[in-house]
Amino acid sequence: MDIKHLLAVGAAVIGAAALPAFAAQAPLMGAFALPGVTEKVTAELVVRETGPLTRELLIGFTDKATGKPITHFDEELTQELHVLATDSDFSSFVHEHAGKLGTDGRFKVTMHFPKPGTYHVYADAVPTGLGQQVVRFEVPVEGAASPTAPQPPVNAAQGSDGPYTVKLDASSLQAGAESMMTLTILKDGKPATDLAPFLGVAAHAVFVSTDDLAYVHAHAMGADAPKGDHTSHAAHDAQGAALPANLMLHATPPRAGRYALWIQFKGGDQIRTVPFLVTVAPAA
Ligand SMILES: [Cu+2]
Repeated sequence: MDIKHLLAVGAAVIGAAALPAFAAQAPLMGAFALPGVTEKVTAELVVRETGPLTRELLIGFTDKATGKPITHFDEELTQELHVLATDSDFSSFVHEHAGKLGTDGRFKVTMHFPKPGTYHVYADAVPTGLGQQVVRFEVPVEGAASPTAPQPPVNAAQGSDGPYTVKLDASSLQAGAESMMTLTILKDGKPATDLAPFLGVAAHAVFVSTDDLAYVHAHAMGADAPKGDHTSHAAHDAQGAALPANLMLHATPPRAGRYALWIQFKGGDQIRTVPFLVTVAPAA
């Protein structure tokens, strides 16, 4: 960390002390959260309360090898920084994006949390030249409980959001191996015909281990697409063309055990999120 950066952090802390109405907490240090990948960055997060259950997060990454702030990021799924959060019983799921890195070297993202709690917040980015890195922060969020607070996910073969139902077959998930899940998206009981790309792909799957909070982000493609299309399918999912309702998704869960899983897709003009609880079998 260079002196300028230290001074900036110091000034932020002093400023916060002088202005309690806009109190910013001391920076939170993240924990690396991508099993099987070399930890090449550290990251810190400053939380600012901007409304009831709404927080502005400032996230900065530092290159572990050089100690310098990271200023260049590759776009992954159309974004430089994906921020995903769930609370301690995995009942909530929030997925936001930060836009471009700010001139202060930090990403700024506004999160609305559905209920009070301690959130596991994952910052998922690809610093240029370093590959995907994911850092987890523990962020306490205080506020009034909402009467419609979401419930923890249950172990079921299907779940729904509004008129959409997702049928999931996760039975072949296996620790440490690329495994395939299949899913079918129904609308009012029939295969959906109004699915559109969300961040460049047909569906996103985010897994969080309920044991050790390991994180996996995978995405789906049409079940009839050849596997070789997997890396370049964003270009094929042209706006306007309806996506197939039968999807398959490859993921490599790091360990056996239970994972909360959220499937996100765009149906009509709305982002839909369907939670699951899945069990990953031990390596064969
Ligand atoms: Cu994202």
